[in-house]
Amino acid sequence: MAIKTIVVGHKNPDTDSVLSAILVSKFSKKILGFEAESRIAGDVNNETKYILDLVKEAKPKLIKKITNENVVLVDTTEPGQIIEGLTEDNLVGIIDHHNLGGLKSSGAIYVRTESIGCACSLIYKILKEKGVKVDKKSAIMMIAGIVSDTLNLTSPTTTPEDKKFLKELTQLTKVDIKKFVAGLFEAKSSLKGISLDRVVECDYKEFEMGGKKVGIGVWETTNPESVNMSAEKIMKLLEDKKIKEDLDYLLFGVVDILKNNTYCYVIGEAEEKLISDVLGVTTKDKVAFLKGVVSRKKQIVPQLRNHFVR
Ligand SMILES: [Mn+2]
Repeated sequence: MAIKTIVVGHKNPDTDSVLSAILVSKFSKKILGFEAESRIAGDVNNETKYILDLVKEAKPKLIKKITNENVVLVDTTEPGQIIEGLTEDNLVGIIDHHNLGGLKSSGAIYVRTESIGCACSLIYKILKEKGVKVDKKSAIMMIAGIVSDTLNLTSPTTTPEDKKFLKELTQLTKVDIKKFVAGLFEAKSSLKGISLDRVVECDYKEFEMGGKKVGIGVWETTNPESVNMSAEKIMKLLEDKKIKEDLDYLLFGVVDILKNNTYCYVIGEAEEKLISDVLGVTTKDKVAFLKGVVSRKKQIVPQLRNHFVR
Protein backbone atom coordinates (compact mmCIF):
# COMPACT_ATOMS: atom_id res chain seq x y z
CA MET A 1 0.00 0.00 0.00
CA ALA A 2 1.26 3.43 -0.88
CA ILE A 3 2.24 5.59 2.06
CA LYS A 4 -0.13 8.49 2.62
CA THR A 5 1.25 12.01 2.84
CA ILE A 6 -0.32 14.47 5.25
CA VAL A 7 0.06 18.23 5.75
CA VAL A 8 -0.02 19.32 9.36
CA GLY A 9 0.84 22.38 11.43
CA HIS A 10 1.94 22.73 15.02
CA LYS A 11 0.34 21.37 18.18
CA ASN A 12 -2.29 23.68 19.71
CA PRO A 13 -3.04 24.89 16.17
CA ASP A 14 -4.00 28.48 15.47
CA THR A 15 -5.96 29.69 12.46
CA ASP A 16 -2.93 30.16 10.19
CA SER A 17 -1.69 26.70 11.04
CA VAL A 18 -4.99 24.97 10.23
CA LEU A 19 -5.80 27.01 7.12
CA SER A 20 -2.30 26.69 5.68
CA ALA A 21 -2.51 22.89 6.05
CA ILE A 22 -5.86 22.91 4.22
CA LEU A 23 -4.54 25.20 1.48
CA VAL A 24 -1.36 23.22 0.89
CA SER A 25 -3.48 20.08 0.67
CA LYS A 26 -5.87 21.71 -1.82
CA PHE A 27 -3.01 22.85 -4.04
CA SER A 28 -0.60 20.03 -3.19
CA LYS A 29 -0.22 18.81 -6.79
CA LYS A 30 0.73 22.33 -7.91
CA ILE A 31 2.95 23.18 -4.95
CA LEU A 32 4.55 19.84 -4.06
CA GLY A 33 3.92 17.71 -7.13
CA PHE A 34 2.09 15.04 -5.14
CA GLU A 35 -1.18 14.60 -3.25
CA ALA A 36 -1.33 15.32 0.46
CA GLU A 37 -4.26 15.37 2.90
CA SER A 38 -4.64 18.00 5.61
CA ARG A 39 -4.64 17.10 9.31
CA ILE A 40 -4.68 18.97 12.62
CA ALA A 41 -2.39 18.14 15.54
CA GLY A 42 -4.89 19.40 18.13
CA ASP A 43 -8.43 20.72 18.23
CA VAL A 44 -9.26 24.02 16.52
CA ASN A 45 -9.93 27.25 18.43
CA ASN A 46 -13.12 29.36 18.24
CA GLU A 47 -11.65 31.65 15.60
CA THR A 48 -10.72 28.76 13.30
CA LYS A 49 -14.12 27.18 13.87
CA TYR A 50 -15.75 30.47 12.84
CA ILE A 51 -13.84 30.75 9.59
CA LEU A 52 -14.30 27.08 8.65
CA ASP A 53 -18.06 27.51 9.14
CA LEU A 54 -18.04 30.74 7.14
CA VAL A 55 -16.44 29.14 4.07
CA LYS A 56 -18.16 25.77 4.65
CA GLU A 57 -14.90 23.88 4.88
CA ALA A 58 -14.72 20.67 6.93
CA LYS A 59 -12.39 20.55 9.90
CA PRO A 60 -9.37 18.37 9.04
CA LYS A 61 -9.07 15.05 10.85
CA LEU A 62 -7.12 15.03 14.09
CA ILE A 63 -3.80 13.21 14.23
CA LYS A 64 -1.91 12.84 17.49
CA LYS A 65 0.96 10.70 16.32
CA ILE A 66 2.64 9.83 13.03
CA THR A 67 2.66 6.10 12.48
CA ASN A 68 2.86 5.28 8.80
CA GLU A 69 2.52 8.65 7.05
CA ASN A 70 4.85 11.01 5.27
CA VAL A 71 4.61 14.55 6.57
CA VAL A 72 4.63 18.01 5.09
CA LEU A 73 5.04 20.41 7.98
CA VAL A 74 3.49 23.87 7.88
CA ASP A 75 3.80 26.89 10.19
CA THR A 76 6.57 25.51 12.43
CA THR A 77 9.83 23.56 12.54
CA GLU A 78 10.26 23.92 16.29
CA PRO A 79 10.91 20.50 17.91
CA GLY A 80 8.81 21.37 20.97
CA GLN A 81 5.77 22.07 18.78
CA ILE A 82 5.79 19.29 16.22
CA ILE A 83 3.66 16.22 16.18
CA GLU A 84 4.89 13.07 17.86
CA GLY A 85 6.43 10.48 15.57
CA LEU A 86 7.87 12.89 13.01
CA THR A 87 11.32 11.68 12.02
CA GLU A 88 13.95 12.56 9.44
CA ASP A 89 12.65 9.62 7.41
CA ASN A 90 9.00 10.66 7.16
CA LEU A 91 9.49 14.42 6.79
CA VAL A 92 8.97 15.26 3.12
CA GLY A 93 8.25 18.99 3.11
CA ILE A 94 8.35 22.25 5.05
CA ILE A 95 6.46 25.48 4.39
CA ASP A 96 7.00 27.95 7.19
CA HIS A 97 7.53 31.54 8.28
CA HIS A 98 9.40 31.04 11.57
CA ASN A 99 13.03 30.48 12.50
CA LEU A 100 14.43 27.10 11.51
CA GLY A 101 13.95 24.97 14.58
CA GLY A 102 16.60 22.34 13.78
CA LEU A 103 14.86 19.51 11.93
CA LYS A 104 16.68 16.99 9.77
CA SER A 105 15.61 15.01 6.75
CA SER A 106 17.09 11.83 5.35
CA GLY A 107 16.22 12.72 1.76
CA ALA A 108 16.02 15.85 -0.38
CA ILE A 109 12.71 17.50 0.47
CA TYR A 110 10.59 20.50 -0.53
CA VAL A 111 11.50 23.40 1.75
CA ARG A 112 10.15 26.91 1.54
CA THR A 113 10.53 29.30 4.44
CA GLU A 114 10.37 33.07 4.34
CA SER A 115 10.21 35.96 6.73
CA ILE A 116 6.61 36.90 6.08
CA GLY A 117 3.58 37.55 8.31
CA CYS A 118 1.85 34.21 7.93
CA ALA A 119 2.02 30.83 6.23
CA CYS A 120 -1.12 31.67 4.23
CA SER A 121 0.68 34.67 2.67
CA LEU A 122 3.55 32.42 1.70
CA ILE A 123 1.22 29.88 0.09
CA TYR A 124 -0.47 32.65 -1.90
CA LYS A 125 2.97 33.86 -3.00
CA ILE A 126 4.02 30.38 -4.14
CA LEU A 127 0.78 29.99 -6.13
CA LYS A 128 1.29 33.40 -7.73
CA GLU A 129 4.79 32.42 -8.78
CA LYS A 130 3.40 29.27 -10.34
CA GLY A 131 0.63 31.17 -12.11
CA VAL A 132 -2.09 29.24 -10.28
CA LYS A 133 -5.46 30.99 -10.02
CA VAL A 134 -6.88 31.06 -6.51
CA ASP A 135 -10.60 30.34 -6.08
CA LYS A 136 -12.78 32.55 -3.91
CA LYS A 137 -13.08 30.11 -1.01
CA SER A 138 -9.31 29.60 -0.81
CA ALA A 139 -8.80 33.36 -1.08
CA ILE A 140 -11.10 33.96 1.90
CA MET A 141 -9.14 31.43 3.92
CA MET A 142 -5.94 33.25 2.98
CA ILE A 143 -7.45 36.56 4.09
CA ALA A 144 -8.37 34.94 7.42
CA GLY A 145 -4.84 33.61 7.87
CA ILE A 146 -3.31 37.00 7.20
CA VAL A 147 -5.74 38.95 9.41
CA SER A 148 -5.41 36.42 12.23
CA ASP A 149 -1.62 36.05 12.26
CA THR A 150 -0.75 39.71 11.66
CA LEU A 151 -3.60 41.03 13.85
CA ASN A 152 -4.98 42.79 10.78
CA LEU A 153 -1.54 44.04 9.72
CA THR A 154 -0.80 45.71 13.08
CA SER A 155 1.70 43.15 14.41
CA PRO A 156 5.42 43.89 13.86
CA THR A 157 5.55 40.56 12.01
CA THR A 158 3.65 42.21 9.14
CA THR A 159 5.62 42.69 5.90
CA PRO A 160 4.85 44.85 2.84
CA GLU A 161 3.96 41.62 1.02
CA ASP A 162 1.29 40.72 3.59
CA LYS A 163 -0.26 44.15 3.02
CA LYS A 164 -0.13 43.78 -0.75
CA PHE A 165 -1.53 40.25 -0.69
CA LEU A 166 -4.37 41.16 1.68
CA LYS A 167 -5.34 44.00 -0.67
CA GLU A 168 -5.25 41.73 -3.73
CA LEU A 169 -7.25 38.99 -2.03
CA THR A 170 -9.80 41.48 -0.73
CA GLN A 171 -10.29 42.85 -4.25
CA LEU A 172 -10.55 39.33 -5.66
CA THR A 173 -13.19 38.17 -3.16
CA LYS A 174 -14.97 41.52 -2.72
CA VAL A 175 -15.05 40.77 1.00
CA ASP A 176 -16.07 43.70 3.22
CA ILE A 177 -12.79 43.64 5.10
CA LYS A 178 -13.91 45.83 8.02
CA LYS A 179 -16.82 43.51 8.78
CA PHE A 180 -14.64 40.46 8.18
CA VAL A 181 -11.99 41.61 10.66
CA ALA A 182 -14.63 42.47 13.27
CA GLY A 183 -16.19 39.01 12.93
CA LEU A 184 -12.85 37.25 13.11
CA PHE A 185 -11.65 39.24 16.13
CA GLU A 186 -14.90 38.61 17.93
CA ALA A 187 -14.51 34.88 17.32
CA LYS A 188 -10.84 35.04 18.39
CA SER A 189 -11.84 36.67 21.69
CA SER A 190 -14.82 34.44 22.36
CA LEU A 191 -14.69 32.45 25.57
CA LYS A 192 -17.78 30.49 24.62
CA GLY A 193 -17.34 26.86 25.65
CA ILE A 194 -13.78 27.59 26.72
CA SER A 195 -12.49 26.50 30.14
CA LEU A 196 -9.60 28.34 31.77
CA ASP A 197 -7.43 25.28 31.06
CA ARG A 198 -8.14 25.77 27.40
CA VAL A 199 -7.37 29.52 27.61
CA VAL A 200 -3.91 28.54 28.84
CA GLU A 201 -3.36 25.69 26.35
CA CYS A 202 -5.05 27.10 23.25
CA ASP A 203 -2.06 28.97 21.83
CA TYR A 204 0.72 27.51 23.95
CA LYS A 205 4.16 26.89 22.44
CA GLU A 206 7.23 25.31 23.94
CA PHE A 207 10.76 26.35 23.05
CA GLU A 208 14.17 24.91 23.73
CA MET A 209 16.61 27.74 24.38
CA GLY A 210 20.22 27.00 25.30
CA GLY A 211 19.23 23.86 27.18
CA LYS A 212 16.30 25.55 28.95
CA LYS A 213 12.70 24.52 28.44
CA VAL A 214 10.63 27.65 28.02
CA GLY A 215 6.85 27.61 27.66
CA ILE A 216 4.96 30.64 26.38
CA GLY A 217 1.19 30.74 26.07
CA VAL A 218 -0.80 33.63 24.65
CA TRP A 219 -4.44 34.58 24.47
CA GLU A 220 -5.28 37.25 21.91
CA THR A 221 -8.39 39.24 22.67
CA THR A 222 -10.23 42.49 22.07
CA ASN A 223 -11.29 42.33 25.73
CA PRO A 224 -8.33 41.54 28.07
CA GLU A 225 -10.49 42.06 31.16
CA SER A 226 -12.57 39.01 30.19
CA VAL A 227 -9.48 36.90 30.96
CA ASN A 228 -7.70 39.10 33.49
CA MET A 229 -10.69 38.82 35.83
CA SER A 230 -9.70 35.15 36.25
CA ALA A 231 -5.98 35.89 36.68
CA GLU A 232 -5.71 34.24 40.07
CA LYS A 233 -7.13 30.92 38.84
CA ILE A 234 -5.01 31.04 35.69
CA MET A 235 -1.85 31.65 37.75
CA LYS A 236 -2.61 28.48 39.70
CA LEU A 237 -3.05 26.49 36.48
CA LEU A 238 0.25 27.87 35.21
CA GLU A 239 2.06 26.95 38.43
CA ASP A 240 0.79 23.36 38.11
CA LYS A 241 1.66 23.20 34.43
CA LYS A 242 5.22 24.39 35.05
CA ILE A 243 5.81 21.56 37.52
CA LYS A 244 3.97 18.90 35.52
CA GLU A 245 5.85 19.64 32.30
CA ASP A 246 9.15 20.25 34.02
CA LEU A 247 9.60 23.69 32.50
CA ASP A 248 12.40 26.05 33.48
CA TYR A 249 10.23 29.07 32.71
CA LEU A 250 6.57 29.54 31.93
CA LEU A 251 5.04 32.78 30.69
CA PHE A 252 1.49 33.57 29.71
CA GLY A 253 0.43 36.69 27.87
CA VAL A 254 -3.02 38.19 27.47
CA VAL A 255 -2.65 40.23 24.29
CA ASP A 256 -4.87 43.27 23.84
CA ILE A 257 -5.22 43.25 20.04
CA LEU A 258 -6.98 46.62 19.89
CA LYS A 259 -4.61 48.63 22.11
CA ASN A 260 -1.56 46.51 21.19
CA ASN A 261 -0.25 45.66 24.66
CA THR A 262 0.34 42.43 26.57
CA TYR A 263 -0.43 41.56 30.17
CA CYS A 264 2.28 39.01 30.95
CA TYR A 265 1.48 36.68 33.87
CA VAL A 266 4.57 36.18 36.01
CA ILE A 267 4.17 33.14 38.25
CA GLY A 268 7.49 33.01 40.07
CA GLU A 269 10.79 34.65 40.90
CA ALA A 270 12.56 32.99 37.97
CA GLU A 271 10.10 34.47 35.50
CA GLU A 272 10.15 37.85 37.24
CA LYS A 273 13.94 38.03 36.92
CA LEU A 274 13.77 36.89 33.30
CA ILE A 275 11.26 39.57 32.30
CA SER A 276 13.29 42.19 34.11
CA ASP A 277 16.65 41.07 32.63
CA VAL A 278 15.46 40.53 29.08
CA LEU A 279 12.65 43.00 28.54
CA GLY A 280 13.52 45.50 31.26
CA VAL A 281 10.01 45.41 32.64
CA THR A 282 9.12 45.37 36.34
CA THR A 283 6.44 42.99 37.57
CA LYS A 284 3.63 44.36 39.74
CA ASP A 285 1.21 42.03 41.51
CA LYS A 286 2.44 39.10 39.38
CA VAL A 287 1.74 40.90 36.11
CA ALA A 288 4.25 42.60 33.82
CA PHE A 289 2.62 45.09 31.48
CA LEU A 290 4.40 44.88 28.13
CA LYS A 291 3.60 48.10 26.31
CA GLY A 292 3.49 47.78 22.53
CA VAL A 293 4.17 44.04 22.64
CA VAL A 294 1.79 41.81 20.64
CA SER A 295 4.05 39.26 18.97
CA ARG A 296 5.58 36.28 20.75
CA LYS A 297 7.49 35.46 17.57
CA LYS A 298 9.10 38.89 17.10
CA GLN A 299 9.05 40.64 20.46
CA ILE A 300 9.58 37.87 23.01
CA VAL A 301 11.12 34.67 21.61
CA PRO A 302 14.20 36.17 19.85
CA GLN A 303 15.01 38.31 22.91
CA LEU A 304 14.77 35.28 25.20
CA ARG A 305 16.79 33.17 22.78
CA ASN A 306 19.54 35.83 22.77
CA HIS A 307 19.54 35.77 26.53
CA PHE A 308 19.85 31.98 26.85
CA VAL A 309 21.94 31.13 23.82
CA ARG A 310 25.20 32.96 24.21
MN1 LIG B 1 1.63 31.28 11.36
